[in-house]
Amino acid sequence: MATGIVQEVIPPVLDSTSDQPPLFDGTTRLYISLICPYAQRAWIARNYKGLQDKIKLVPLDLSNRPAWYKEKVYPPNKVPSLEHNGKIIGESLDLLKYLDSSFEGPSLLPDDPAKREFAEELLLYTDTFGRGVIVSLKGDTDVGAPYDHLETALSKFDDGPFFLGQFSLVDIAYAPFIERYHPLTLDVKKYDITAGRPKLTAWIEELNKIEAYQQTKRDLAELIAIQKNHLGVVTPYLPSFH
Ligand SMILES: N[C@@H](CCC(=O)N[C@@H](CS)C(=O)NCC(=O)O)C(=O)O
Repeated sequence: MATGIVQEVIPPVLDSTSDQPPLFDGTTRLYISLICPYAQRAWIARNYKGLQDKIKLVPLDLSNRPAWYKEKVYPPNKVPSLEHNGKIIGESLDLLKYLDSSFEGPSLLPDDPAKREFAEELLLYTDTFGRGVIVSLKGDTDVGAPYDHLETALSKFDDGPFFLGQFSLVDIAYAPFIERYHPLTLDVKKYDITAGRPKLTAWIEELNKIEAYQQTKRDLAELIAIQKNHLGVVTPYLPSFH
């Protein structure tokens, strides 16, 4: 029996020389960069909901961006953005909710109001978390503190290994960042974020079993090189935390 994962064939990456795909022709398009963690959030959600045939990926080369993207598609000129029903929607966390409520497929949020409230809290924390990690990597603040926060959060519900027990959009919001920060922190600070954090260790293990996420993982060495390169500066691939 075949058990291997069939990798989706990713369409060619579009750059400044590429023609613009027809806008608002009824096709739903997710504009991404293959190495952007924010875009990866929307990409995982699209996969998890089984929307591969309904939502077409449009990967862009951010370092040689097509002018039409800013001019005609999405003036903020960032990825991800989604072309759907005659409009363009951006901001990865908003997109997670939009994808969940506007399309079929497994729900990305449980019904339990207590879990939904906690989801909002954790989504709000994503920026603080990222800023804490970057500041600690660049300086002398406690490297472990942001991960202690996650370890505590992961202890709140015991009906599964994920933030809300079962897999949800909260896990998707954190996954691309932990994927990068785990090896980066090991490399830069010789600090293993999983040591002494059994919940976070189990979370990473279980996350890595989710095919929708596996499909979006790129070459880790490349991602780490990008991050190390840009640790000191504002970059398209790292949030501009100082
Ligand atoms: N807050 C945005 C951030 C998106 C973002 O910064 N994406 C980066 C790539 S990882 C980007 O498009 N940067 C291009 C630019 O800032 O010009 C979101 O969550 O979607």
